[in-house]
Amino acid sequence: MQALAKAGATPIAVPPGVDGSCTRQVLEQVDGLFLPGGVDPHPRWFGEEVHPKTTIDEELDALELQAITCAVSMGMPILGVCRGSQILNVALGGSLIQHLEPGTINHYRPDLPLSTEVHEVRLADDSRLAKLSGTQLLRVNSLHHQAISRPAPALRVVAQSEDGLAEAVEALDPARWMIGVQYHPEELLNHEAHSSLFDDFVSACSEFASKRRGTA
Ligand SMILES: [Mn+2]
Repeated sequence: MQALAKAGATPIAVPPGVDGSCTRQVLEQVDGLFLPGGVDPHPRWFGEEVHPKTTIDEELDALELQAITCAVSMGMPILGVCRGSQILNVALGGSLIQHLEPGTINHYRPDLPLSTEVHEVRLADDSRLAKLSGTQLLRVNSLHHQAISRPAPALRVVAQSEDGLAEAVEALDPARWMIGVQYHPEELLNHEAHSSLFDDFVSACSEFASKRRGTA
């Protein structure tokens, strides 16, 4: 909420438990959809059984899946962080790794403050994320035990860690502002490469708002 406000937005939180028609009504009043971090999406959405280490909130899934479908149909900008990136991928038909076994990098570091840059990610040079970050190499924090496995058909992986994990996705269609990041840029706002993600999202939201007003 603070990161969005700092970038010039007026964030409004929508708690789980509201019904579908209400989700659309809320989205008609706002200019962008931000999907925050949280527990794991139910694996039934990508055709798997629940892994013992997976933690689920079905009401949150229902709210976010509905909100994503609705925002995509409106052409509204979408930014997802951590779980937000994962649920975006799942909503659009992708799959997740339900539990990361310790690899060359330990991505799940609850012991470290989120201001700690744990590993590096390399961005695709033709990506929106690389353009707005002004760099192709980002130092990021890491607090995730799941990750994107198969990207959804409408998304492409635009950032990878040194051990080959997907750390960001964005819309294949360059006209669409839709980005999901696995790390937590909201905790790294003193780095311009990370604060610019929120700035660019809020700019895209206000562009979307003007376009919507123009065609209303
Ligand atoms: Mn990571």
